[in-house]
Amino acid sequence: MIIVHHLEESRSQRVLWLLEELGLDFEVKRYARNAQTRLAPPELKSIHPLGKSPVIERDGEVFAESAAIIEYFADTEDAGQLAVAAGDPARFDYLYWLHFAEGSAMLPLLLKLYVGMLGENGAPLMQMRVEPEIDNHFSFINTHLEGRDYFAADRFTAADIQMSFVLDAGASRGGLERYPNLVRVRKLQQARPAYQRALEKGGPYKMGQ
Ligand SMILES: N[C@@H](CCC(=O)N[C@@H](CS)C(=O)NCC(=O)O)C(=O)O
Repeated sequence: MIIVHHLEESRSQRVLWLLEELGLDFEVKRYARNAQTRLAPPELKSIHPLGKSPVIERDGEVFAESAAIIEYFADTEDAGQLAVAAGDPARFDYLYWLHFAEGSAMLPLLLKLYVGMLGENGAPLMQMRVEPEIDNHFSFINTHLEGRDYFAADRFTAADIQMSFVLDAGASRGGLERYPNLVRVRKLQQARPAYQRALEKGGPYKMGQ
């Protein structure tokens, strides 16, 4: 049995979605964020030393880091239907978007959150580097999605699931509406039955609005 240690309003939502798309049985243990710091509760450190989410367990084995979890389960479950196999011409594009999410796109979005905490003191950094870098990434994604409903291989893959949190973070931190293809693809993602089932299992997810 798979146990998902699910932190509210987090990247873990996309792991619930993945497991629903794969049709796997799983149990969800929900964790609330600290109301002041928004950090995860300390008990998550008893599952994995970093104390972050997503982290999942299966038969005593622990899996952390969302791109690694998603790539691993997409490869090994459901006959790899959500993956793009080695040797397929779309394989690199698939891996690119699977890793672009955490490797590139999330950094300026996280900086927006943290630099925003500095208020006026952070305003120059926000204007000179953070906002332009978000625009750089989102414009690039918007161009890539022109005429496409999926990130890679002209079909729904695990890369779409991994990229979904980037779109959610963009929506919740403001500005996504300036990129019509991101808005359009996000709506298509949210309409999937497995996405909706994952929402029911994870509990309230304001970032998905
Ligand atoms: N790159 C990691 C990031 C994990 C991460 O930072 N998760 C956040 C939730 S979105 C978290 O656990 N934050 C709470 C904390 O740091 O205490 C991944 O994609 O799995």
